Amino acid sequence: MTTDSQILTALRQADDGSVSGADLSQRLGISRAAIWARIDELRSLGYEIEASPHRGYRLLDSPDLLHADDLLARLGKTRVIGRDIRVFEETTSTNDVIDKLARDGVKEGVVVFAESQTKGRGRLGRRWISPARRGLWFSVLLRPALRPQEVTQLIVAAATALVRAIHLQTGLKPKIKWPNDILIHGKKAAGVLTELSAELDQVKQVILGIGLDVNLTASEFPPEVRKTATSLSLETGKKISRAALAAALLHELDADYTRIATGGFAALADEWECNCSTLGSEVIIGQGDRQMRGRAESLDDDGALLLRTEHGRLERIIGGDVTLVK
Ligand code: BT5
Repeated sequence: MTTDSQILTALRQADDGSVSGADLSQRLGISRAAIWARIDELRSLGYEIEASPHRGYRLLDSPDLLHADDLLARLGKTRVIGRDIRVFEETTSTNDVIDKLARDGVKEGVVVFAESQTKGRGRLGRRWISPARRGLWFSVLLRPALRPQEVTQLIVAAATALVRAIHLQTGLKPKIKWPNDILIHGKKAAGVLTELSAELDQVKQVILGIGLDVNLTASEFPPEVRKTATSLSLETGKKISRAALAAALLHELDADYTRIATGGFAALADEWECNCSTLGSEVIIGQGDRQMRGRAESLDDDGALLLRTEHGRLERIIGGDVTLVK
């Protein structure tokens, strides 16, 4: 943990809210002057830290920005996801940054956030709107021991982690729309993009990209998505702490990734099914030029959707766009 992470952790964990300079200096093994210099730096980033001669330092407020050390401090120790966190002010797409890091041999679990993306993308090259400081736009590097056809498990894991983290932080009850959308009151608030490289029967790496609309106002969505998209602040009427939400989300993702790695996917699939608005519905699945109509029945062991077609056959679907038939 960096010095800033340790200072923020100590301030947040302090029993009566404050920690003395002497205490911090002893715990971190650096001088009181060095502590003061770090506090000053944190203040310049917008952290409101009170310093009183009697009580010491007290964290009054944190700014609405993503700061890697702060995210590490909030998250604490994880097994894989979030062991390394990097934040960029602006990128093309966080998936591209991860791809570059992966080629440099960075360990799995690294997370890259961007305050804004100039070329955020969805599936099939669609655009993903990512305005500055309004959402969580991030990607994770994974090297799971999965076969290519099992990668859908990761999308299932991302969706359940999103549902839990959003519920914990806001009280909202999001619904999952297969395969990769998170809806609130029927509107899309998050999407998941997985980019895979694999050998014939073994995945080499997966870049898991997540876009979550946190504090966007209605006018910040361009007209083409204004009717279909929403943000957590629009749904709650409150501004949401992106840093707290980011830490909660990484914590849940790490937990779900661990469940997959330890043979616990079936439980995850059950949780997914409970939170899914697609199952049990009449749907049309579009896959390029092809369309299939039927009833979405369940998920199989690899996370694929089982569709009972209008002709009575059971089809296994691993990707596509779902439209609910009214
Ligand atoms: C997705 O694609 O939903 C996956 C989105 C993944 C975005 C993350 S952000 C971090 C990482 N880096 C990236 O470059 N991407 C990932 P898809 O199912 O194809 O949905 C795309 C469609 O959603 C668009 O065609 C729009 O209709 C709509 N859309 C675009 N931006 C949106 C937003 N911010 N909120 C809600 N809907 C949006």
